[in-house]
Amino acid sequence: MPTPLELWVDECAKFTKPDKVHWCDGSDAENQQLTKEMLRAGTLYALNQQAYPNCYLHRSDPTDVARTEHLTFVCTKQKEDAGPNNNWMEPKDAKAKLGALFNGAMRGRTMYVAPYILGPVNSPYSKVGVELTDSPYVAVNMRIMTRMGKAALNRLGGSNDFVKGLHSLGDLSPERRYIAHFPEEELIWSIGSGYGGNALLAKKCHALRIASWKARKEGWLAEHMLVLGIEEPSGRTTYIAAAFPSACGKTNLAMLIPPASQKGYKVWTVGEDIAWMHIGDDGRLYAINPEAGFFGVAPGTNSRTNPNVMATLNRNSIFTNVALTHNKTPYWEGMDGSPPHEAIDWQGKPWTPHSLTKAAHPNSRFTTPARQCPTMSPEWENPKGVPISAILFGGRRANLIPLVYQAFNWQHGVFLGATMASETTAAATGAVGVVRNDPMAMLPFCGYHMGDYFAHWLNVGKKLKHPPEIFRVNWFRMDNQGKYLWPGFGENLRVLRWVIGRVHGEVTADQTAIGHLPKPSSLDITGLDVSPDTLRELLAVDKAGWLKAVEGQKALFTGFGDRVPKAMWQESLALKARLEAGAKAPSHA
Ligand code: GTP
Ligand code: SPV
Ligand code: MN
Repeated sequence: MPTPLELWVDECAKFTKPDKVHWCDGSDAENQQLTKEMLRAGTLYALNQQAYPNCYLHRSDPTDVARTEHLTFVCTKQKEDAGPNNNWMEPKDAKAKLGALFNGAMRGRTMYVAPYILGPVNSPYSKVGVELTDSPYVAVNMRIMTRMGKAALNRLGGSNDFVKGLHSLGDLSPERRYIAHFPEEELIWSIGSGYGGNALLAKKCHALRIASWKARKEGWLAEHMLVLGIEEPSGRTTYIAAAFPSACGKTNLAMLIPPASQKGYKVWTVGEDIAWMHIGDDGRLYAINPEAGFFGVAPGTNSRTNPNVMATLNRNSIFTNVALTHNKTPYWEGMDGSPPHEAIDWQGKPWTPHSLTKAAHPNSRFTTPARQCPTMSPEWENPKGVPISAILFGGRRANLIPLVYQAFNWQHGVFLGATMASETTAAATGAVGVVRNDPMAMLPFCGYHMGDYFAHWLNVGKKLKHPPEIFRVNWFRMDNQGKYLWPGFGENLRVLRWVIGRVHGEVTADQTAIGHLPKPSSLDITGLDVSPDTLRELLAVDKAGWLKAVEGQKALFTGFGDRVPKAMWQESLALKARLEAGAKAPSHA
C-alpha cells in the first residue's frame, strides 16, 4: 500500500511532469552531489575553499531578490477568514490559476522531495512538512534551514499528518509568480520565485502562515520572534522572545556578544527568526525554535556588529546575491575593513568603490547552520522549549518610540504589539523607509484575520498563570542629521538588563501615559557615547506625537474591521485619556 506521502508525490509528479524524482535523504553525500551539479550548471559558484570551506555563492534572477507580498495569497473558503491583512483568492480559483502554471512546469527538471521536521526531532511540538521543488538550490538550503531527510521520514511514517508544499521556479517571471496558502488543507503552492521566503516553504509559508492558523485552533502561538537567554553574573538565566519586522535586528539581537563593559553576562541563542510558543503545565509560556539554520541579512554584518554570525557563516554556508572579491571571498556593504578596490557585484558585473551601485544587493543573505553558532544555547533543542519571561516588540522608528518601555499588563502589551509600526526594508519588494503598521511584526506572515489574531493573543494571556512581561523597544531613533541616537548591537544588552530587572521586580520605573519607562539612572550608560540629553530624548514621551499616533491607531483598527476585539479599542481610548490628562509625567521629562 503506498503511503499518503507517496500518493501525493505521485500525483504532483504526474501533474508537473519532471524528468526525474529524487527523494532527499539529507546526507552529506547527497549534498555534495547536488552542489556538484549546480556548479556544473553554473547556478552555484565555489568560494575560496581555504577561507570559506564548503561555501558557495548563488546569484538569483535580478527580479527575484525579496519577498513579494502583493503576490502572496491566503486562500480560505471564506474571504473574511483571511482578513484584510492578506490577499485572498477562492481556493478553487487559486488552484485553477496556479494549476495552469504548474502543469508541466517541471519538464526537463528533477523534482526533489524534501521531507523536513520543524522543531527538535523529538519535541511533541514539532511538525513534519514535505516540500516538492524543482530547484536544487532550494533543496540544499532546506537542508541547512530544517532537519531535512531521513529523520523526517522516520517521524512521519505512514501518516498523512504533514504540511504539503509544492514549489516550482516556473519561468521566474514576476507576472507568473504566486505564493498561495491553503491553511484549511495545510497546503502551500508557490511558483515563479527562487527567493528565500517565497521558495523555502518551511520558513514563512509553513512555520508562520500555516502554523499561525493551526496555532489559533490549538491554543498556541507561531510568531516572527527571536528567542534568547541572558545569563547574569549570578548564574541566573532569563529567556526573552522578541518580534521585530524583517531586517530590523532579530538575528543581531539573538546572538549579541556582551561588550567588555558588561562583565559576566552571557547571551544564549535559541532562535533568530521564528518561535513556536506553547502554554506549559506550570502556566508559563515555552518557546521552541522550529528552524535549524539562519537565513540572515548580509549587509551591515561585520565582526563588530555581529561577531557571532561572522564565526558561524565562514563554512558550510550559501551566500545569495553578495559580491565576490578577486580572492573569491564574499563582500557586502558594511563588512569588515575597507571595500575591495574591485569586485564582481551581485549581478555578476564588475564593480569598484566608485560605482554608483551597491556591490551586494541590500537584501543579500547567507544560509548557515544554527549549530555552528558559538552562542547556541544548550537548551536550543530542548523538546519542551525554554520558559519565556519577557516579550519585546520593536520596530525601526526614527522618531517618537522610546528606546524601551513596559506594558502595564498583558492586555496593554497585546495593544503595544498590535499598534506597532516600522519603516519598510529591502526584505520585501516595494518602497524602503516608509512607516507602515506591522502588528507584532506579523503583518506579512499572519495566515488569518488580524482581528482574530489579536483576540487569540488575548485568550492565550487569560490561560497563562505567569504571563511574560511585555515591552516595546526601538534601537533606531535618529537625530536631525539622520544619525542613530543609540549605539545598538551589543550595547542593546544594557536595555535587556533593565527588562530583566523589571521581570524579576528588581528595578523601579516611571509610570507614564504610554507605559512604564526606565528612570535614566536605571539604564547603565557608562562608557557610552550617549549624553544625558540624548538619553532623555531616547526616553521622552512626546505628547503631541502620541496623540497623532492614537489617530493612526483608529485608522488601523477600523481597517481591520469588526473582528478587532473591543479591548484593543478600549486600550487606545485609555491611552488618549491618559495623554490628555497629562498622566503623571516621568520625573525627568
Ligand atoms: P529578517 O531576517 O529579515 O527577519 O531580519 P532580522 O530582523 O533578523 O534583522 P537583522 O538582525 O539581520 O538586521 C537587519 C539590519 O539591521 C542589518 O543591516 C543590521 O546590521 C541592522 N541592525 C541590527 N541591529 C541593529 C541595531 O541595534 N542598531 C542598528 N542601528 N542597526 C541594527
Ligand atoms: C524576512 O523577510 O523576514 C526573512 C527572510 O526572514 S524570508 O525568509 O524571505 O522571509
Ligand atoms: Mn524574518
